[in-house]
Amino acid sequence: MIFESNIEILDSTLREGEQTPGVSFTIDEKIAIAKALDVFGVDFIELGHPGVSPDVYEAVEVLNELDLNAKKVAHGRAVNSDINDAVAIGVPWMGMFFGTSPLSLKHKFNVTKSEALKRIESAVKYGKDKGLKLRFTAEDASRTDIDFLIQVGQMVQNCGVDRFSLADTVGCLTPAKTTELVSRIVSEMDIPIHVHCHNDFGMATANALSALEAGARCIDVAVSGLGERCGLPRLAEVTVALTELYDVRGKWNLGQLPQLSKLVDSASRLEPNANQPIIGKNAFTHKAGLHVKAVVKEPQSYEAISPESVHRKRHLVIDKYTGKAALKNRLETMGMSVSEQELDTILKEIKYHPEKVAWEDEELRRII
Ligand code: HCA
Ligand code: CU
Repeated sequence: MIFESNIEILDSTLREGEQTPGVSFTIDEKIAIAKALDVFGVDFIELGHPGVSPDVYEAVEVLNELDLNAKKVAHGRAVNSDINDAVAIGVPWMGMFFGTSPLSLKHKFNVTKSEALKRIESAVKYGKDKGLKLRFTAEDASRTDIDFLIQVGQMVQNCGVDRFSLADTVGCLTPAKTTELVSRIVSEMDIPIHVHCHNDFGMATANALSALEAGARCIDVAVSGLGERCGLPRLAEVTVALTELYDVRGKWNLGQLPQLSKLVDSASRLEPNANQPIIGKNAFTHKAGLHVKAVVKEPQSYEAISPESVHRKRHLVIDKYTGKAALKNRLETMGMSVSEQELDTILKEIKYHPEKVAWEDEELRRII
């Protein structure tokens, strides 16, 4: 489990995240999100694809003026107009993409492989001539013939591209397939490799971490996993997993995660998932009697990490699953002490009310 010490995170909340159905951020929301991402400590921030609409263009202009530590990236196609936008705005980096799979070549571009190579070559040369730092993404890389993918990668590398990114555009990789693909590409190329995973099978986070294990330098994420369809790996899961499970320490302000996700959830106007890892409402909530009893004694019994490490609090739910120890603990925190017999009676009452899923202190006082 060896990572390069210089692994990087690219946040795409403002670009791919705004491609989430139902989402359109205001420029002010984007400014607040970009600043918060910078405080958190991501390495790259994708500001948006200026060619999408006048407001995205303006947002990229405004965001590009912010004083951030993160590298700023404009997104765009391998066409001169998109490259000109990035240059006109003055964004230092451009993330340029072109679909390389047979499906993309045939249905998106109607070109042969050699025509595709020529198009890509002329676009990346144009971008480099204009002084851009370039990350070239092979869109749908995971469904691209490996020899052609290597040919594309080596060609863009020879043209001076700074980073080569593999997009698992429809999320069809598995961790093992990611390892195989990334190891091969890393061994065939010299420039750092990026990986952009999608969550269509719920494996985006696992695949992205496998990519890093296999030698990728950078992975793409979004706050709350926003993105087309089922989205990208979640920033919180990826960075906390890297910290806790892979021992990559001190790179990120993990305590900012609840605030950052609240900011993005309110701007996206989407309902947050209660069972989302790290930042979901239930992530540090315990319910069954046996669990609560153990957690009260030793939180690690049912917690992989402490809630405090990510500025969260532990919650213990009282409902029909509650046991004696959990109820006793709750009553004690309310400053009440009752006899064993009273405890039994109260518990019985609680268990006769399956419709009540979270007893509040006041309600407990009333039955007592
Ligand atoms: C897109 C597709 C993309 C591109 C990734 C990238 C993908 O929305 O344009 O350019 O890095 O998943 O392939 O997000
Ligand atoms: Cu994508």
